[in-house]
Amino acid sequence: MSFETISVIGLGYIGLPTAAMFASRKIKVIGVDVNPHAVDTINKGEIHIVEPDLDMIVHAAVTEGYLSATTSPQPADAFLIAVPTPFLPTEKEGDIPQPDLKYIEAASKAIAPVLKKGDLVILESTSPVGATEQMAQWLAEARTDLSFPQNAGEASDVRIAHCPERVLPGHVVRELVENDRVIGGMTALCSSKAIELYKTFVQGECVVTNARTAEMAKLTENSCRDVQIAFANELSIICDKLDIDVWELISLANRHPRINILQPGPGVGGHCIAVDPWFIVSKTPDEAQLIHTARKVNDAKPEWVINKVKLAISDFLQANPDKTVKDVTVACYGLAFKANIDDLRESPALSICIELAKLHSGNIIAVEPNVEKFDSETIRLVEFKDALNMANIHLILVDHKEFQFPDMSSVMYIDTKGLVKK
Ligand code: SAJ
Repeated sequence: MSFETISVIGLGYIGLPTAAMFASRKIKVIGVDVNPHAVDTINKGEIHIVEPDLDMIVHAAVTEGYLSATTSPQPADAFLIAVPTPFLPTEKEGDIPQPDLKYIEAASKAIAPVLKKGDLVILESTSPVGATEQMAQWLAEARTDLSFPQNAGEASDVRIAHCPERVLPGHVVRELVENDRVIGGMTALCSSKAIELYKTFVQGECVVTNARTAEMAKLTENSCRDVQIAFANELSIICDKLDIDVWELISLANRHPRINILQPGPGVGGHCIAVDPWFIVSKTPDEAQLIHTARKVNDAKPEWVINKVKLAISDFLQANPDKTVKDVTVACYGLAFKANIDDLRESPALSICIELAKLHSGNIIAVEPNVEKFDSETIRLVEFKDALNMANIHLILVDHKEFQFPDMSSVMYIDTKGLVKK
């Protein structure tokens, strides 16, 4: 095997598990991150993120000496870049968000000084089409003494590929090993080197294409899911108007052998599905009509939920004329961006809860079994059973496994996840 040392740049939800996987195969791995807290935590054999089973793997890898972390890049035979690719803030509402490649640029410039002939550089971050070529350009500009595939083709000193990660948060350890991998080398040799690297732990098939198609494949997967969730979210709004139970409707429709509708919710969160479609829309705004509309449908869902709560509050006050709005307690069940994880970033549930706390002068309480501490002056974290007793209006936002609702027929509730049995 031609890789004695592997370096992973960016030790977040993808980079750290990937680094740990290589290290678990007894390869020396140097993890690099700009966050000194993450680096210190990993070097103690601990983890700074929540992902099932990852703690054990990292602990073993660090203790056995195969994984170490640092803030400055060191020489290695292969570099995997797994940094965030957010989008730039938009100037006004309705603007199409543009991708922000600053972390890829910074990572490229950071590894450039330690690159040597024969190295492999893989971009794993989900990226707009053309980002791998851009990364190759940044590397070439920083290292005029080395040749790169865009100029030297198969004879290049440094090999470059895009191999997008496709793992599902909460199942990362299993999916890293089992999922098929798209390998988009800038040349055929780049691809075969990348396959050799991933085959150290990937049991799924490594399927070869070019870098641009690999970039688009990842964006396509997440855009496809976004469009399908938008369909479910639109159905939920239609059904609400027509007084039809959308959960029953979907389960009936899904009995058709060729129909598989996804589940509605309070909106689409996370760092991928709500972001990646914009990478297609920003590149091809005139062509990406459906993908753009799906984004708008999903982004509008939290506001629809908030309006449902406002209506419920006024219904409650009408039914209880002795009460004022300050007497109304609203319980939000779930703050994470999806079920059974602790990740609150880009969470529609959290943004709904925060917005309600701004709008509502009564109490807002929240239940989030995956989070121990939550700093907010206006939202109080409480236990599930206490929320059931305390609240006048129950807003179900996430389908965490802990949320087993009793008979709710005599209370006011808004169920965005279909958890309440009728
Ligand atoms: N959601 C729904 N209804 C559904 C499914 C999901 O409302 O039926 C919501 C979730 O609650 C969440 C959001 O969509 O807010 C995204 O959740 P998710 O489970 O669909 O996806 P992520 O963001 O956790 O991970 C996705 C995965 N992509 C696909 O399934 C196509 C994962 O495989 C990718 O690796 C990941 O994005 C990524 O990093 O790009």
